[in-house]
Amino acid sequence: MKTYLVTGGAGFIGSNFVLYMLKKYNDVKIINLDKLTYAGNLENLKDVQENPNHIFVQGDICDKELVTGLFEKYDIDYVVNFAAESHVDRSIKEPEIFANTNVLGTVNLLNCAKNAWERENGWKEGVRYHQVSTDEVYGSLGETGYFMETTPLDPHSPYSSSKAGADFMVKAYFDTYNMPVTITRCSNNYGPYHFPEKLIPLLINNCLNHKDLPVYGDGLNIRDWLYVEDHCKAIDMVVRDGRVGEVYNVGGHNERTNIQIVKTVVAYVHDNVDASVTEELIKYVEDRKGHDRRYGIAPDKIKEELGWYPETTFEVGIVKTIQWYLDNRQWMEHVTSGEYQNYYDKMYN
Ligand code: NAD
Ligand code: TDX
Repeated sequence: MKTYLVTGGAGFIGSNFVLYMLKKYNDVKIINLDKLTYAGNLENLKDVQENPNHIFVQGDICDKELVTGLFEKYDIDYVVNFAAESHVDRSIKEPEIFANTNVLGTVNLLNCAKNAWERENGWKEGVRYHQVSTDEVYGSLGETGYFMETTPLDPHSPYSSSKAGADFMVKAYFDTYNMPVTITRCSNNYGPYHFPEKLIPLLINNCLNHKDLPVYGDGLNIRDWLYVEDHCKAIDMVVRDGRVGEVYNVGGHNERTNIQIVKTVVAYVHDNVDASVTEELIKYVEDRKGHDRRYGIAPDKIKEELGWYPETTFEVGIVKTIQWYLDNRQWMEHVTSGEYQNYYDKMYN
């Protein structure tokens, strides 16, 4: 039995990871620590509510006493840190909370893990701290080339800068204390349970509600899209078999301009759900400040070392995703009530 401390496991990728792991393995126990901010939702975890191998703890990764207590109570083998403030637009408005959770929270987790795992002449057998990072730490690409693990970090937004800060702290714990750590840097995820402030679920939600589809700037910024389950598979592989101290980029060679994404979603909803949804809903709005132009990942290292590859093409993944939102309209209604709706109205109306 391996025990994981998964943080942020009620958010988009974290909840997909918890569901993926508990479906795949019978000998895995997950302690799921999540603060339940606006982005965390226990509804995402309803399928594992009764599973004795899933223990949910509401709390903050910055809370030293709480995290220390978890290490004392459970014999934790792996930490997988998903917990973060994750939305670039919010980071432009409120950078402080990004520094607190993303940088200081990571340091607290590293420190508590170090206190629990360090031995007189090394480290407890088989332990690992894994940091879930992002390709945004590399900055922005021109028309050609890809982010490699060796690409120098050049983050621009408060969000990506806070994630880069966290990555440097993880690296420091390896370089200084020889702590067994790994980092994955992933491109844009999409799939079930994605909070509808992010582009793809926002488009689906707005199409279904006949609302404008806001496109920042000229709509030609490029993102490299990865189906969330492929990301979960990569993290599982890296935590178990990745080389200690290493970074692995995770991406699917699925680059699309934002306007291509918008048109794909509109066309699917038009053809399959509601013929009155058309490209007339598209509304070009003011560009994001410091908007990175292009992200693109070369996942050669994780392919060669661990045999990972993305199983879901964008064409298949986007249909699965839209269909999931159609089948789970209640989930969308729940998460778009309250605080998020006020935030959205303030941004666009
Ligand atoms: P999300 O915003 O959907 O979920 C974040 C979760 O963390 C929420 O459940 C929230 O309640 C929790 N959380 C926030 N602050 C916390 C705190 N102080 N203590 C405990 N829990 C806290 O984010 P996501 O999209 O699932 O991203 C997960 C991780 O993956 C993040 O670290 C993000 O930087 C990284 N990442 C995301 C993407 C993407 O496309 N979504 C791509 C690459 C990397
Ligand atoms: O309404 C919108 N209109 C629009 O044109 C929104 C919300 C976004 N956009 C653009 C901005 C980006 O170019 O779409 C692209 C994708 O935007 P987001 O969904 O906000 O994602 P991004 O900023 O690329 O960051 C995401 O991927 C990397 C995640 O939110 C990060 O947590 C992750 O690290």
